[in-house]
Amino acid sequence: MTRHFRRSGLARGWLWRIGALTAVIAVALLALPRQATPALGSAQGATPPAPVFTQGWETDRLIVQYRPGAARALVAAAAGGEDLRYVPEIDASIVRVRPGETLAGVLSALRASPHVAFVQPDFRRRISITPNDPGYGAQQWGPQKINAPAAWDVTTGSSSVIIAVIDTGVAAHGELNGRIAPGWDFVNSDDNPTDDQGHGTHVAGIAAARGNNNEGMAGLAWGSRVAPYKVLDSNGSGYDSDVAAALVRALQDGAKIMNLSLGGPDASPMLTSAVNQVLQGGGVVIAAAGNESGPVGYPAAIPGVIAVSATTSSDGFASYSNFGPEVIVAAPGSSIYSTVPFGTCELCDPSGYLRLSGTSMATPHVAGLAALIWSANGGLSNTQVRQLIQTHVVDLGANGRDNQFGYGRINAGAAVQAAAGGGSPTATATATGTPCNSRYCATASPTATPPPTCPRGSCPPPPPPPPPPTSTATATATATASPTTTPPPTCPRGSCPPPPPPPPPPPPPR
Ligand SMILES: [Ca+2]
Ligand SMILES: [Ca+2]
Ligand SMILES: [Ca+2]
Repeated sequence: MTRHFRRSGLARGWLWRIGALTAVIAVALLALPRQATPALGSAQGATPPAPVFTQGWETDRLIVQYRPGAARALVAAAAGGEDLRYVPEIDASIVRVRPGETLAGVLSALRASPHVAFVQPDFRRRISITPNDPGYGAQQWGPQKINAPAAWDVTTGSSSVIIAVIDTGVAAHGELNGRIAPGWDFVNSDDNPTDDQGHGTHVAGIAAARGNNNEGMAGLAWGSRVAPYKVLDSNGSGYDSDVAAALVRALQDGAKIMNLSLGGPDASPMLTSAVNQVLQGGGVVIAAAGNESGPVGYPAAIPGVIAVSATTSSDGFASYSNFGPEVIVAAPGSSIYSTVPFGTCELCDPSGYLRLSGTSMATPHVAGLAALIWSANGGLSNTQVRQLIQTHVVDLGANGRDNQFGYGRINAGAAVQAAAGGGSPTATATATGTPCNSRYCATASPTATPPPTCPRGSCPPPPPPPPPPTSTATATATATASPTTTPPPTCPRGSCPPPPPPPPPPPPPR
């Protein structure tokens, strides 16, 4: 009996010691710094900074370990909290911050209490989204390569963030239902910018096709919307004047992200002026470097534009991609699976999907990323968005910035998480609560918006200075899949108006 008792007492003693040791280890593990969290276990007199949470990840609870004998409910209440319950698995209590109190205040008070051994925020966790779309994984490689799932943990896009797809138009497609904002058809002067070529629909899908809907594939920012501005015809070619007009129109309509999966070799003051107007209006312009294995074309080469080169699924430099000092970032461009029209057109397909390659395909990966960044933090400026895109990259090729990959291949997860955590909290309301002062608020009524009264050509063109006598640069779609080189008619449709000369604004720093 005595032995039993002794043994039992011995066992109890060991259990106590092991338990105490475990508690110490547990505290040590829990106190390991996570992100920028202050060392929570150490009540070191000096007041540690208030915890900073990634936007959307704020918590109203704390994990607390009391010292033996503490009256838990009273200690918590004195600090401004409410002791919810003890959790034996972690030998700690959950304290909820009372209404009217702040987490930082309760945390600080508990840390200062002699009855508290340890306290930390009760961080929130969520499942990581892996889209269930059948083409995701089986067909797509771009989103995975650029770490999009980590970005989707933060946001999948706000419907108030609009990507202007200045292209061949966008066709109706199940994967784009509810993702198409009103636009304009500059080629046919109507308010139905559908796609009679296929390129624009493919671009739109990469940027914003519905994800996680058990169908097809997943776009980058599937909660955001694309506004089609048709400036390229059924052959995939169009005019600088239309491209410039579309840029200005899209800005006026409220779009802040301009996707230009098109280009040509000639510099164009009109295009430069329109680009500058967008930049001064707070937008970003993202353009394809071009597919000639040569110098970067225009508008990509215009200062301030985010010029995008193309990579392969193995992070190689795509052989067709243009390169040069103007390249800002690289993005997936080769064999990209996305939506196309079902009907009859150059890039139509009965399945509704095609694999295409080109810097045209790389560009909407970056535009989609810009949409995710702005969705995560609506208070960011266009220069901040650009900085986030070009600083959160995977360096490829030669060390540091190089003429092929620019600053590197985009990393959506890193950029979006940085946007959510590091940006200024001012005006962060994006999806809700933002007063709607843009044309895109009327989502379902593309006809309710006033179309330009002037027919083609006579519309007061943007801002541009009279273009010099450089060859009338026609912008041709840069998808390698589309044979595009259609020599442009000199001045068809309408009058070819002389653009009024505005002062060309200074280009922003690159
Ligand atoms: Ca039309
Ligand atoms: Ca889908
Ligand atoms: Ca590099």
